[in-house]
Amino acid sequence: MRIAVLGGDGYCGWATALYLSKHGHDVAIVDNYIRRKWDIDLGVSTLTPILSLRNRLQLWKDLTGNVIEVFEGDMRDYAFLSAHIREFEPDTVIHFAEQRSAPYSMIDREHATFTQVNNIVGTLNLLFALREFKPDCHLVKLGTMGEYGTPNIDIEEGYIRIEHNGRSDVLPYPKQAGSFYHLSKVHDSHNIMFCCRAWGLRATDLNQGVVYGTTTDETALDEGLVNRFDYDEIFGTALNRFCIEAAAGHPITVYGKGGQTRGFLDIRDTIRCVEIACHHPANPGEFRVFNQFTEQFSVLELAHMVEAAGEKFGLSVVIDHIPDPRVEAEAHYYNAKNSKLIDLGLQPHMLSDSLIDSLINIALKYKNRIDTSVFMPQVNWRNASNNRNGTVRTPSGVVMEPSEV
Ligand code: NAD
Ligand code: USQ
Repeated sequence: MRIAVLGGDGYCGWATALYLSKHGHDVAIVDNYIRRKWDIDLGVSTLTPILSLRNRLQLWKDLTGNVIEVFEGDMRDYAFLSAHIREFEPDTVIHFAEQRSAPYSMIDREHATFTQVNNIVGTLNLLFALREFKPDCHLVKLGTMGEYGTPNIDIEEGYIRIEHNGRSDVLPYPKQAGSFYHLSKVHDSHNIMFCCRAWGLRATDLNQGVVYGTTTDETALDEGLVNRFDYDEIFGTALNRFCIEAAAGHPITVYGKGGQTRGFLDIRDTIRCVEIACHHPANPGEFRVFNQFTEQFSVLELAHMVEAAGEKFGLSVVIDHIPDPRVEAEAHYYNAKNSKLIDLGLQPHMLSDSLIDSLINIALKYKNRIDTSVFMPQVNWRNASNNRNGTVRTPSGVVMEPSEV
């Protein structure tokens, strides 16, 4: 297949692009490197030193003979994006290219509006470009489990049958997102669903849980292909952060009681789920939703697993319950369905002690790059403006003028 990986310089996109390239697909990466600029703006960095995209791809070509094309540009720039679709003519577009941090979107008004413009306008531009130039292309869109929130009933995969006043219908599952970022994904889902209905586009929304891990078979080929491994309060996610905190001798930062339960998955399953979606496309006019996670854990359960692993390394790991900076339930019912990808052949990598050990090992390897000042959360959901000790600047590349969009 000809597969465009939008956001292919990022954490999930990089691993996916290499995997698909290795498995014989013609892959193109679209990215504007804006994530690298956000890191600089916020004074944070991936633990693992990553090369520029051009250098990474040259190395990939030297090692494997496989060429991955690059299209440098912004999803908000319709002329650029539509030209890419016209020129590359993808059979499948995998869309990772969004601002994906909940804390980033809660910094202040500028970061909230930037996140929603970047994500919603980028996705809308893509929908129009597909409609105009490649209406049979399958859109595989990364959504998030956080679209559903934490309802007191089971979470279905996208849709729920409702009985009301003696009548019944299958309707989109109710959305109760917990940040301006998660809300951007809800708005995306609505726009994509509408375009499938109105224009006959075909799309799969992958409502992904929290991803952990960093190494895949492809990134392990050479140090220069290493993936991102974020640990700061803005872009670091729970388990990855906990492993690096343990390696640094910093208390594990459990927010509040730690009963927050989420769906999680190994990055090796991210790439496999996306591949499965590509190989089993939605039908024309169909808007399909898969819940993309393999196991549920509470944050405190993960912290205890890392604590136990740390002991084996001789690390003295302390679990700290710090006041929850987010507005979220700290203890709640959670039971989300995730059978659709399994039915299509996913064989999950379950979270194992050895995986946690390997993450701690990577953290120890790069220990001299750990900046312990970025562990504690400084973005509080209850504040209208969080200045993170004066480090907050206007988002790079903020575009609010309709002519620029
Ligand atoms: P990331 O920040 O590492 O990568 C995103 C990439 O998209 C970056 O390289 C960035 O430069 C690019 N990008 C962003 N806006 C762009 C724009 N306007 N034009 C061009 N390129 C742009 O993020 P990630 O962790 O790889 O996440 C990828 C996708 O998966 C996101 O949509 C995210 O919401 C979703 N997701 C991630 C996780 C997770 O735990 N990482 C979990 C669930 C869902
Ligand atoms: N948490 C802690 N301590 C920490 C970090 C997080 O207790 O040091 C808690 C948070 O309060 C939250 C849970 O862990 O309850 C998950 O937080 P997270 O930062 O790991 O993940 P989240 O903000 O939800 O976002 C990540 C990705 C996002 C993706 C989402 C999937 O950054 O792109 O959409 O996971 S989901 O959570 O299913 O919505």
